[in-house]
Amino acid sequence: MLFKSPIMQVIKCKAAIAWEAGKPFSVEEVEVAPPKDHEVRIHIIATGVCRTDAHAVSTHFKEGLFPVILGHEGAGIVESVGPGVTKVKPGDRVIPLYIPQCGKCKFCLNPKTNLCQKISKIKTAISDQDLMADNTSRFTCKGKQIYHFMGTSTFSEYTVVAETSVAKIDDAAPLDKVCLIGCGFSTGYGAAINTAKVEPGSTCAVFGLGGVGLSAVMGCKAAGATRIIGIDINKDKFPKAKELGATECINPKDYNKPIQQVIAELTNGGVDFSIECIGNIDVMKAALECTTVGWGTCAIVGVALEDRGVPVDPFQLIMGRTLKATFFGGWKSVDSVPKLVSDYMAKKFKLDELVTYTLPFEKINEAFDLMKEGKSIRTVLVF
Ligand code: PAD
Ligand code: ZN
Ligand code: ZN
Repeated sequence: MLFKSPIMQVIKCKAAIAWEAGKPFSVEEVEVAPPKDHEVRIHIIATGVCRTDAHAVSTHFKEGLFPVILGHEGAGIVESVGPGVTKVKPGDRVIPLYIPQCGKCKFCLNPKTNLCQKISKIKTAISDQDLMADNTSRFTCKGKQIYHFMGTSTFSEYTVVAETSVAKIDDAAPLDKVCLIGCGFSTGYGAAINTAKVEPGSTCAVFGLGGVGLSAVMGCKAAGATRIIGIDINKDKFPKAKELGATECINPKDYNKPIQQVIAELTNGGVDFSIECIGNIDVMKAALECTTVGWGTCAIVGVALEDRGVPVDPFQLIMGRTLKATFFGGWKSVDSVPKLVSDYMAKKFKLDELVTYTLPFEKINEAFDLMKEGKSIRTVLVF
């Protein structure tokens, strides 16, 4: 029998376009081209708003390309697939992945890393994957080509991603919650478990209690830490941090000495593990210095926009401390995201508590305002 493959159409839908740095998003009608070879077109149902999206449109971020459709914390349903796609089919529920997993490159074959050769041209954590593999975009608006972002572009009702950048998840998963597994949750939780490798009975310090930091708190707790100190300059973040596992919370503004000194005094010389979830170079230095001599480990998660590096005194390292950093919490994306979704469904960790607002997609600028004003943990936008 002869099958005629369906002619795939351009889809017109709404998307939030960042036309230039430092300006609000503009919700517009865009055209989304059909997926090409080994590409997947996804109907995005829900997308979280992460601080990294705000960084990408900041006037301080030098690598930004415009106009662009941001968004990297989404979940949706496969609408159509391009030739050669075998891993997903229309109707599958999926999470787009900003770290691909091709399964074949030297990084994918090595259990020591979750990076993949497909993003090896990476310059900063957020400046890559702005076009598809054939160096063209699937998005246009008002006759102009629009850049992709992190290979995901979830601030569009329909998006196109590479087959290596998508994970099929449980059909029953609530997409307006598990979208957080696409970034914030997995990054913080994995930073504690995979990167810092927090140990049972240990003392931890988590700097920054946003969506990523609270997930790091949950990761420390899951790893068996007995003391988890949450640090934030916004005390409104403390009740939720305590609900999710922080045993105490401190505000650097309440002290007139460096926070690393305060923590060292509270912990008989320093914590076993610290995790920086802010993106502030000076806090990264403090996070390293608040760990104990001998074996303290500091894991950096935050993405810093400043041009300077972390001013590390080598003596801090000579004294037995380790400084590490993580991209997407160290998870190999295609393998791990479906498992994390199943773990959420099995109630092994909490996600709903991280969603402080659920808003219609059109209110995207409000979602960014809530984040910048420190009023939200995560806002999930729904189409
Ligand atoms: P967020 O803005 O929701 O949370 C940051 C928190 O830090 C807020 O609660 C602030 O009040 C607090 N804060 C700010 N400055 C200070 C300070 N000086 N001392 C103490 N607390 C402070 O951000 P988020 O949770 O979405 O993201 C956190 C960072 O992680 C951010 O830099 C983001 O770009 C980065 C990130 N990295 C990855 C990765 O793979 N490495 C993934 C996702 C996010
Ligand atoms: Zn993110
Ligand atoms: Zn690979």
